[in-house]
Amino acid sequence: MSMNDLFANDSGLEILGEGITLWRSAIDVARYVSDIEDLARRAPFRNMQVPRGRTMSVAITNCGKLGWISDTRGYRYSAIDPTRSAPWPAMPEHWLRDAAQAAQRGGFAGFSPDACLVNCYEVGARMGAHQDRDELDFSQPVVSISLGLSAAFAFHGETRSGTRRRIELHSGDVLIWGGPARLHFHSVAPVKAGLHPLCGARRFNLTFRRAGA
Ligand code: MD6
Ligand code: FE
Repeated sequence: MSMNDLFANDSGLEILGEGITLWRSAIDVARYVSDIEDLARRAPFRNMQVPRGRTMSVAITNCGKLGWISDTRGYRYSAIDPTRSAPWPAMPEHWLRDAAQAAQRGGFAGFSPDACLVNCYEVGARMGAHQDRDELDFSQPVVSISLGLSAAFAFHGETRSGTRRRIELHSGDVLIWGGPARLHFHSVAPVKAGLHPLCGARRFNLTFRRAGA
């Protein structure tokens, strides 16, 4: 399927590929932005090191029982925030509800995330091609919410160097990603300059996962 073939069904969902569903303008952006500001006061965004020693251009924090972390030892989930030596803040109840509802609409009933990774992109920040594979159960989807500045997200498919299919993600969009696409490579191009009324010169991305058992 080419990107021109994506279609919208009567419920407003766009099926982008097997296991990948896009739900445009699905959430209350202002409420999420205020929750992210609260979260960042408690567990601040930080630029983590990757195993090869470089520092990520994207700043991250987490909420929920488990949080995704990276350092020179590798990538993993941890119940403890290493910079605060304390558990991650709880996931807001409405985040959980929205993520479960989105997953259901994308064909994944019963999704109960125990981790929410929150990415903060300043202008120019990017995310190289990667797979999300630090979770235990790949039958569970990832639900992704975008806020603030738009970004060019790309699907690469089964290999890092696969043909890229780009999709512009805008504030309020929800992407549900699982099934045969669960381990597909994907990336985010450098965020372009701009000003969003609620987020300023930033993009936030939330990814809800079932990381543990
Ligand atoms: C981002 N998102 O949009 C990064 N991963 O900032 C991801 O890496 C991602 O959006 C898995 C599923 C959906 C995603
Ligand atoms: Fe990812």
